[in-house]
Amino acid sequence: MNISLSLKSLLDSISTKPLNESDLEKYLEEFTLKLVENDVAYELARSTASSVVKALSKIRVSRFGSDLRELVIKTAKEHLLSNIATCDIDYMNLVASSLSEKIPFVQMFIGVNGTGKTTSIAKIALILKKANLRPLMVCADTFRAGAVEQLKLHAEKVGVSYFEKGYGRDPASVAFDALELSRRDGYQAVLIDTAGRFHTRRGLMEELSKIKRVSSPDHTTLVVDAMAGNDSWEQAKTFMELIGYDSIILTKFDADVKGGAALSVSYISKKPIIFIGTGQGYGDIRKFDIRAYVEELFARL
Ligand SMILES: Nc1nc2c(ncn2[C@@H]2O[C@H](COP(=O)(O)OP(=O)(O)O)[C@@H](O)[C@H]2O)c(=O)[nH]1
Ligand SMILES: [Mg+2]
Repeated sequence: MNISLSLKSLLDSISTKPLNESDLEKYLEEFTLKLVENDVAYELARSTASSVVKALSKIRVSRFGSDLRELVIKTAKEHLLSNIATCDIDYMNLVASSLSEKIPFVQMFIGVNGTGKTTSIAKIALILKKANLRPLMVCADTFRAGAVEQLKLHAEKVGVSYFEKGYGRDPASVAFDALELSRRDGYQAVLIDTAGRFHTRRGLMEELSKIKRVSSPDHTTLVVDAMAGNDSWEQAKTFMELIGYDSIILTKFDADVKGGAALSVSYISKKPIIFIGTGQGYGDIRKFDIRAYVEELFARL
């Protein structure tokens, strides 16, 4: 059940009966669990539920009535909005302002395998191409079988250039060469795809740090799968601690997502979600307004 539906059922049950002190405790637990079930990070779920209960405790139990529902919604909404990153980045403005200072705009993409990194890079390359810029897709995963061919296939399908040096080379040196080529050949945006074998975390993080050092990206984006549930929280946290990033792309938002992952990753990272992926097609990418998303979430309750 998605976040909106499960909160609605919870609200329906509490707003139809009078509450006492012990109900409030039970309610706190239930509210927390509902949020967690829907992929909201535990810390954020717990603190949101606490703020709701605090607000409820302040008003006299006998006065609980039709206002209760509104109070819960208002309190939870305000708490969420004040704890997540709500700053808004317009991607094309970001690129344009970077390009006004230096060419090319370099963007590095990081994230676990299978989250949709390569697909998202192709989607973004297409956006840039449509804006009359020349993007270069770079394969800095020189280990995983198929990584090079996949990037190449996506680049060919969207009709943009790509750069690869096959397998076995140091990924940082591939990124370095790509930057040299882009300066020589006048590419305006260099999109660096990286490896995501999370199980060899240590080696991966060293590899990514080196790529970052060598290519000094203007912008680094973490790609997270909205279906990953609690893992999305873990990924947003780990990559922030070990590499750092400026924004997030949340993929697979088209599928039957519970919805809480968007809140979790925004809360943990305090970074904006610049895009959501809404399908496997190259046009399936949308801007994401988290404020509007939270409003919408609660408007349906
Ligand atoms: N439904 C859906 N599938 C996606 C989305 N983004 C990527 N995928 C699919 O997820 C799978 C893994 O994507 P890929 O780009 O290869 O992931 P990577 O390993 O991180 O590079 C592919 O089958 C993609 O088509 C999305 O927004 N929605
Ligand atoms: Mg890939």
